[in-house]
Amino acid sequence: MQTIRKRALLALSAMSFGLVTASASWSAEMLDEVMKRRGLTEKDVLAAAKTYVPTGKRDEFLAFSSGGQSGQLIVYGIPSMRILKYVAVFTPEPWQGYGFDDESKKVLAQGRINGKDILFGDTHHPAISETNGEYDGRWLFINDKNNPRMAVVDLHDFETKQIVVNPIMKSEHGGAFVTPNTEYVIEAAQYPAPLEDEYVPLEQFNERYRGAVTYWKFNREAGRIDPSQSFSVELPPYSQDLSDFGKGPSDGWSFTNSFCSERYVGGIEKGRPPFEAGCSQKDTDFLHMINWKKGAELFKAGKTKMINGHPVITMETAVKEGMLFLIPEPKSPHGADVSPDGKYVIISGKLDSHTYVYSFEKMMNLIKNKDFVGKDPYGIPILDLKKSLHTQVQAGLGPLHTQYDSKPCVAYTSIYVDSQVTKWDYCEGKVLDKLSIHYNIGHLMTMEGDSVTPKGKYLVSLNKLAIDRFNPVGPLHPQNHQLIDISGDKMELLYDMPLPLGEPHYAVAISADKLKPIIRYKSGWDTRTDKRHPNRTRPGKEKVVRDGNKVTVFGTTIRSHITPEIVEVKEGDVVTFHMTNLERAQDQTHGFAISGTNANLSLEPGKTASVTITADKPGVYPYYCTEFCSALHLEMQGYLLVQPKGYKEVAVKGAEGTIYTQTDYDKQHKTNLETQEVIDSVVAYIVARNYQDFAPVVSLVEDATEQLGFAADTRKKAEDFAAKQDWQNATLWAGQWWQYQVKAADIGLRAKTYLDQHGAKVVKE
Ligand code: K7E
Ligand code: CUA
Repeated sequence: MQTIRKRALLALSAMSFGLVTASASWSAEMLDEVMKRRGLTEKDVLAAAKTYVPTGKRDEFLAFSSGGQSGQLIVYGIPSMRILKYVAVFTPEPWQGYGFDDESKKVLAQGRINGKDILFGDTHHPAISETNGEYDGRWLFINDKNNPRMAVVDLHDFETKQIVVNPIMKSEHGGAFVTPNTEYVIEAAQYPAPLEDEYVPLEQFNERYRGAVTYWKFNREAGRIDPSQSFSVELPPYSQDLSDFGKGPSDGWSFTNSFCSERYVGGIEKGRPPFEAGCSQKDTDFLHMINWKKGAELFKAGKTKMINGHPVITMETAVKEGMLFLIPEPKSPHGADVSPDGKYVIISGKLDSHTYVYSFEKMMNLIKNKDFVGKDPYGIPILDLKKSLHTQVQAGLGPLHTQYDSKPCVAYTSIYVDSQVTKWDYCEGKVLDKLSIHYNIGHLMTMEGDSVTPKGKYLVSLNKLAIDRFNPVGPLHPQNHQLIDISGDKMELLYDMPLPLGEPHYAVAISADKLKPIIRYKSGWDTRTDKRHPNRTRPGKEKVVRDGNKVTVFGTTIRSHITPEIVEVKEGDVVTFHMTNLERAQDQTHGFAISGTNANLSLEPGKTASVTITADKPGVYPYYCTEFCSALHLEMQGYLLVQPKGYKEVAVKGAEGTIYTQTDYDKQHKTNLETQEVIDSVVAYIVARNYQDFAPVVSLVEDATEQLGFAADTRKKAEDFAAKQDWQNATLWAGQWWQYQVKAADIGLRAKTYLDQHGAKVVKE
């Protein structure tokens, strides 16, 4: 033990005096030798240079990708394509404690359907909150197609804060998309069903089955969707699909595609031709054009019908008030994408080789002049397709989604069947370039590509299948995101990234500098409600409270101990642990897990999280910290002891594992004094520099000062016991004193390194 301490001490002093320097020797192998050895072409090396982010450097953009059936969100950097985080949204995720601590269980419980916990989500379309049509990096919304739900993720801490269940839909697809100032988040239904939650025979499909769009009101101050201020518009039983909000001249309107406007119901087992035959008969489907601002007024005026306790503007009202129109669109369309200037909506039909550019101005003129070609069976006026079009372009087979470039009039459309990206000019209506991608592209994404000011530079192709692209890992393959350089006239393929977490449908990317995530919570924080936790605990105030058979533990974690360390309860007790992480240092997360239970917390600095278990089986249950947080991480442990019913305590004094003498104490005391010299030198180094100009260093210094305070307290205890010649307690407390010193030194060295790397100046000698 002493030798380890000696070595640690040597390491500390070496670091503090700059004796350890990085090896300066660099591989003598030349670039052309590496290229030869690895079989790389010049083009490969160029692509590598365009995507490589050297150690210590960061990415320019952050992408947020849907995690498909995982119900999660994937965050990765561009251009490096390095995965940074999975954000747990609709499904439990153990590492983040999501669905394991009581606080996040409440968030997941908001997403219950018919009282049932839903343990998966089919996420499709993430959307970042906008201010004046620009991504503002504050919030993110994502939908669940299977169980019609919408989630709110706070980009302050990348945690899911809210899930709302759509009150009238049975499935959805056309969300999440936001208005230019994030007043509303849209969610459009997918498969028609009765809006009332009841059985209706399929024979009544035309009369009773319905589609809809829901406008979820987002309250920016609260950071939550406000269901009481949200409303829906009833739509015909055409399977609604993707949506988008207007902007600029088209602000106030939303656009929603549909497929199967034939209203065909299959039934192959009854000898009827299947859905796919009956749903692709007509040459066109319907684009829905909805004046949501008018809808918001009608909602305020109470011109709604309550369905399942939710206000719905009926089709009849919507038609009468002139807020709902249909326009034919190419067969089986998928994306509806409004151009950055808000003048056009681009729509492609999967079963048509053209992309169609609709002119908002032309559509509004038709509406103004009541120039309709007819009405659908529900009385909704239909605009003429040709008269609505600005232009039409032969883009390729199976065009799906469109994203925009920073260059004016330039758009990119994914071509599913041809496995290509088509770059084209939507003002002039001409194709500019085509790039073959590996396989079956679905969505595609440019940087901030659906905002009013797309940033260009890169495009990601979200391919549906990876087939033979990567090392085989069994019949279930990863998905393939391909990074493409769009800065020049010609698109250049740069990189393939396998994504192994469900089928990611859509992704959004934002300039990294727009995100301002926090690095710690205010002390004792409930991260799911964003308030001080009512059951937080301050250092030194840890306690165990019993009320009948309810036992509440108010505990803390800090390097390297959990307080309390021993919790004794009785068989049948219900035990709640409220654990507060007292750390303020960056990335000092502790975990908390109890053997034989689902108790599993992730405690980021400042966070308070809770878990409740029933002590139903007498026994001994070790608990420990699950994050390797410090040199004494393994010692960050404790015991939950469950005494059997009727157990009588026997007063047996246990023997110590090891007996310490004055020699042990003196040795430890000497080590501690030497350690203090090292700490003093680090402190002198820091305070001689303008460390106060560096916020991260200021907080490190605060943290180290706190540890040194603990060190001083324990030093006093050790020396008091030594004065009484109680060498057992004196040695143990001296050991604890050293623990605090090591932690302080560790933090001090982090601060010193930071100052060295950020060019701090000497301010005093
Ligand atoms: Cu897979 Cu947007 Cu749901 Cu297209 S969606 S490809
Ligand atoms: Cu805390 Cu390991």
